[in-house]
Amino acid sequence: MTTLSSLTSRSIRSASLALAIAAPLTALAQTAVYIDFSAPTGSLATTWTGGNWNNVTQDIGVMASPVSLIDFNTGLASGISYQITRGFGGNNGTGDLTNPRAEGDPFPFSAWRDSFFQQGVGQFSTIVFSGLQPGQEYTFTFASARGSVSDNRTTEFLVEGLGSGSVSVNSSNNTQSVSLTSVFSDANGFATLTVRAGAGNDNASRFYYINAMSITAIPEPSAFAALAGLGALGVAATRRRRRKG
Ligand SMILES: [Ca+2]
Repeated sequence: MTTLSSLTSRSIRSASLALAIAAPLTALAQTAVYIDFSAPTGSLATTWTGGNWNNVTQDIGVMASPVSLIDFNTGLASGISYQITRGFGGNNGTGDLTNPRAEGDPFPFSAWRDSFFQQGVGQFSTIVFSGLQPGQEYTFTFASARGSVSDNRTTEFLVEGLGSGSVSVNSSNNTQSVSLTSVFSDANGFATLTVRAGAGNDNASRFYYINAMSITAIPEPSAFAALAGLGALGVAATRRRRRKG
């Protein structure tokens, strides 16, 4: 027979369990920033990406100070900032103009269609990201495309934080973004992105492009373990109640 006191204690147990599960779920809403490189003025300024995207409004040159980025999930300050410390050469509105994007690609057409570019043998551009969490694993994903060309315009994205890693893609008519996984900032929360012509780029001017990018924090394995543990607890509690009933 169900008594008032058993109902109350069961309700409290359920509420406690719900709260315990809700806390790690909130923690799993990981930081993510998305950036569309286009142009702050002119026709390309009409191709900015809506939602919680960061549209680069500082243009291609060296920036005097960092600019903060909003979080893709919340629209609030992400704590991450970017600063171009070695500039690009111009804006290009003829990224790959094919639509729709490659299946499953995380970036929309508005982000893909325009880019920052640079040219010149030995050239490179750098963007410093700050405010990253030391010890937090991130994935950096890049869109790089130039439509209506047939030569090899491979662009390399090198990220230097705690360690370093790079990923390359031939930007000519490219429709698929590329990712660099297991990225960690240095001890002070900094990671430097270098963009440059990559191996195989046979264009005489060594053009390279960055159309869009994202930085997403990867949930720690411990968060998943905590969730799995709580799930098991919930199942056990349900079984106990069934046996009692
Ligand atoms: Ca873009």
